[in-house]
Amino acid sequence: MPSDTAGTERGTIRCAAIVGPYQAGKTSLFEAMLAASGAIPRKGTVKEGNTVGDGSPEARERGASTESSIGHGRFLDEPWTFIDTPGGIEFALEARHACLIADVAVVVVEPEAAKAAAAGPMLKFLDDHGVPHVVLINKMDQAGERVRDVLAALQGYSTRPLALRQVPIRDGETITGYVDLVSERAYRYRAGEPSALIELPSTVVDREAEARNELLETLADFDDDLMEKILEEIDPDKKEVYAHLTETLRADLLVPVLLGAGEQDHGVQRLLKLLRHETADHAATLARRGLTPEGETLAQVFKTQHAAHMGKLSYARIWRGTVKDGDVLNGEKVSGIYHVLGAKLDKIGAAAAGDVVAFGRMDPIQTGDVLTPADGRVESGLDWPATPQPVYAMSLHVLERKDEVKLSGALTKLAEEDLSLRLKHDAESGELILWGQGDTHLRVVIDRLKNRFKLDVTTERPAVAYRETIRRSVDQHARHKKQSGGHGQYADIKVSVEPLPRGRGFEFASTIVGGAVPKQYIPAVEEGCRDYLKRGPLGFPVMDIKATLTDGQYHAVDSSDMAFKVAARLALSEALPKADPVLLEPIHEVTIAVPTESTSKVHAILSSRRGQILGFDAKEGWSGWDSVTAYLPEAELHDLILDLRAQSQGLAFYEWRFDHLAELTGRLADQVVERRVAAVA
Ligand SMILES: Nc1nc2c(ncn2[C@@H]2O[C@H](COP(=O)(O)OP(=O)(O)O)[C@@H](O)[C@H]2O)c(=O)[nH]1
Ligand SMILES: [Mg+2]
Repeated sequence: MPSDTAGTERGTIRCAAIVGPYQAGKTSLFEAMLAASGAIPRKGTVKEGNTVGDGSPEARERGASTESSIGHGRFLDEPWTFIDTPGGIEFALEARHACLIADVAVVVVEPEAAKAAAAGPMLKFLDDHGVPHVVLINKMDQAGERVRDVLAALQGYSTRPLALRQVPIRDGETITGYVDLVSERAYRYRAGEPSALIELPSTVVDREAEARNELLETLADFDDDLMEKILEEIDPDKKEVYAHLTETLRADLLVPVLLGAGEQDHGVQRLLKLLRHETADHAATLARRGLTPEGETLAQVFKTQHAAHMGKLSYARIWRGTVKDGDVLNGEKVSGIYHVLGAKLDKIGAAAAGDVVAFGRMDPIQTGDVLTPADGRVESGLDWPATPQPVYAMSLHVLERKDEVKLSGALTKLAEEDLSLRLKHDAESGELILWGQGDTHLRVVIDRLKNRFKLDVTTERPAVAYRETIRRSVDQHARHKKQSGGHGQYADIKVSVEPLPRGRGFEFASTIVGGAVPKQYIPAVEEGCRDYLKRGPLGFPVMDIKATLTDGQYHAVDSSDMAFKVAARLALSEALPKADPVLLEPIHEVTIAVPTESTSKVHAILSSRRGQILGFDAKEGWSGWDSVTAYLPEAELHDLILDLRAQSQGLAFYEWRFDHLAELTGRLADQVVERRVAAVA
């Protein structure tokens, strides 16, 4: 281990992503960090709606981030890029992308043990991907609980040890400052100013010594020399401790925990100093991710935006080399390179490794793409998070037909910006269906359609793809005969219909011998059957049925393909209502991940939704989580995610896939048919 705090080369641009649960204070902290690093002259507040982050109307209106925001600053003459990310679980992909291009993540959490679980998914993501991260226990200006309790609760969600770096100084109920456990210096918070050095208050001496020991012991687990010193009760040198802290953070072995209140600027300088001294640079980050810092120019796109008047912007971290305006990457010309501050773009001519910039008008480039000067795409080896499967859908409708093309174009752009959205044209219902991660997620898209594309849409619950079949065999005679002067129409057939097992679809056979129905008309009979089966007696496509043409008659002049087709339709339309028709509903297999304390609620939700539980177990690789597998009818799946989140502090999630069709009878079936009759009437 090096004996000094190996700082990074001056001028290298490092990047920190600000992540953590919804409402923990990330956007406010981002604002404070931008102010402290000279990016903005004065801070705005979330309440007043004038922060750099949350610049979009959708975020402002909600007082919560709906996309990430980027800002550049300099702290003690070192350049930084900060990325504020949305905390809402439905926007998690955006935050994950930022984490994977950052050198460090700052996980902002609430000072409440009961809310620790909300930080769990992000802590797990960072652990799984080996992203060095710092925890900031925020809102200390209003903290009522003991820091050690909050820390203990958070530790349950982290595989890396959390190491408290500060203890609070209290004056009655309020926290007025902190003691740094390495320097053993005490500071008093001052609003809007760096904290003031004060004498170590006698009230915290014991607590400080205890917490410092814990910190050293945690560190010693990674270093034998330090362990020996501690066992021999030799107080290690401050420099040495900082070096160990730097090493363990960069290697993502340990998670330092700081205290603060971003909105009040409390702890912001301390956080920035920690980042300055202990964060690796892009070269080390690249090496951590398995690529050498040497080699041809390499950049990775982590965000895509279709900006008004600007066209498409591809936000990228430059991992290697330099990119100049006009360079060709992946066969596309870079038309404009920009630094961004929230919504403000600043054109720059070139950008070097470490920087985070927006490239203009690289239309075919998508989020996640790795860019190089080579013509084709590269196999980069840079891992990228999987796009979560969408779990919530709405069908979208515009009032005027002429807006349909515009809607589909706008949604295509929005889906490029957010890969966790999916657009589907349902051929059967003719609906345009938008799939996403939850109700808020889709509402934000609808707001964007209005704010950015001037499109008003209405939403509906998407149609369930019901089917129907029969349960009884029926023999049917049908004759189509018309005499309307000149040529008449004549076809006479006998058809028997019978049910088939699930999954067989439609089968057709003919047992005609001796030309009762001439061969050339038989395909028309099959065609007439298929035509009828598009909508059966209950109003839905008919499946798993066999029709056999057994007999018939024809007329030498008046018979035709058309006449036999009409006769076949007639035969089936008379046969099927007598064949005991029954609805079939799609059943999906869902696999739900849920924190163990909410598992019983998930069971209750599933049974109230006609679910059939197939099994449950501890979730592999997720301590404190269960995995529940069940069959669930599609009709019950629609808003399942809303119910699951409401019963699990917003944490449960699931994957699903179509499994089979099952008969639906009784009152529910009657209601489906009634609604169908009303809809097609
Ligand atoms: N008491 C206190 N409130 C804060 C602090 N930082 C943010 N808040 C409040 O917490 C709410 C959420 O803040 P915001 O920055 O939007 O959180 P985000 O969702 O994590 O981005 C807002 O009402 C802020 O005023 C803080 O340091 N102390
Ligand atoms: Mg925010």
